[in-house]
Amino acid sequence: MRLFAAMAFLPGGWAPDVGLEVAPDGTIVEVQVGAEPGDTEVLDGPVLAGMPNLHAHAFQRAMAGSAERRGAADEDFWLWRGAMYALAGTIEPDGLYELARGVYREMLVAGYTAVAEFHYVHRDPRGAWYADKAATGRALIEAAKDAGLAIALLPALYMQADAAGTPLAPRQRRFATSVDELLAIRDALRDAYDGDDDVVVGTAAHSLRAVSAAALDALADDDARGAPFHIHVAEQEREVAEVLAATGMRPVQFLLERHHVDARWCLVHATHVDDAERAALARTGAVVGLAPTTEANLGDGLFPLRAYLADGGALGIGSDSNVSLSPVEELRWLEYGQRLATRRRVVAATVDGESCGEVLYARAAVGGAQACGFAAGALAPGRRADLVVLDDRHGPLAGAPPGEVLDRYLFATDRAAPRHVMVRGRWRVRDGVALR
Ligand code: NGQ
Ligand code: ZN
Repeated sequence: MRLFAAMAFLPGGWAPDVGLEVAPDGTIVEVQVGAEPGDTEVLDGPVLAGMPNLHAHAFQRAMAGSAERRGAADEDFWLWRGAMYALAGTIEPDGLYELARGVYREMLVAGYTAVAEFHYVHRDPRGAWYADKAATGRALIEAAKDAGLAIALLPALYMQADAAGTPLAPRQRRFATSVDELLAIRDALRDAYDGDDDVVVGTAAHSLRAVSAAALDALADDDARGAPFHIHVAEQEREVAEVLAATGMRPVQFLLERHHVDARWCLVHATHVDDAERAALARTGAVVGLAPTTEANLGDGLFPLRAYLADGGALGIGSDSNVSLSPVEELRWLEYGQRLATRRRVVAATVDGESCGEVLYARAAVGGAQACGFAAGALAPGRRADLVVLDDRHGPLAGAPPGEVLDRYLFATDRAAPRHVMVRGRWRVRDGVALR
């Protein structure tokens, strides 16, 4: 298949008259600048790589907007978590499939072309195993396949209630897993989806609160495939204090000292890092996973974005609790949080002349793809043809010079969504409508 775009965002920036040759398996095999439209499908708007969503808990969409009424004087993350546990206690595989399929379809329409599902509701509501230990994970993968986006399913290890090793509370019983059980789930899903180009099965540790140091040793290094490994790391200050008390180290410091943190790793909510942790993390090649709308919603705090980007650190975005399903909103709030805190503008662009929107979009797409384990995130040979076509017929994008397209898209567009979305060479959204 050959595609032609009058304007496409390539790794080096916007380019005119771009021809994309896509192999039958959906991989881009050639990118030609200055091509002729000729006998090809013409993409009718500015073209970008699709955005990977590197962190989501699909089921939490069912409570989005439902925990915003004051119930106690000290409303915080931990009280929200109690409401979330009540919801988690009710999910069954069939309902999870239906819910997740709808959520994933909305993500696709908003411009996400892959999702990493951080999955820890493993057991049935009473805390017993389903006959198929991988039942809930399978429901999520089927939901993504039926919605039409790629999925990295990350079964997450969950063993204890806090970093001191307190046993799980009754409301956490659905999450309970041993390392062996978790690897059995991973391997069952790998067998079931072997050879499926739209499914990656990695692993996760819920957090340094929920796993022991010994279990993390066993899990983090056990993957001959080198698939992604994710962990919630330092979202709340109380969490930092808890890990410090239990280990003598801050969470990111602990991971860097004890583990070979590398490009397989995604540190979700590396929010609370000191300068030394931040600088060291940027050198590892690991991806920092940020979820700006959820982190704002839950009152988490702000990651030191500018210094990390200036050091060349990798990052990506996630919709996490799914209060927003739009990559535009995540990237907008990633930048706006920094502007509000620092009272400066154009924070993510660290080099003179750089466009803030281009830096944010390009780095989140590349980092997100790495964290999901897909060769995607850029329009380049060897990468998947996961792409979006923006609508420049009216609104802020109409008549935009190339150098402003991404800034207008991220900062000046209400109800921003692409016109068309393609996943691995197949149209999944046309004129704003999901095709499945
Ligand atoms: C989660 N979500 O696992 O869904 C967490 C809350 C926890 C976010 N951190 C629970 N956004 O961290 O213990
Ligand atoms: Zn999360």
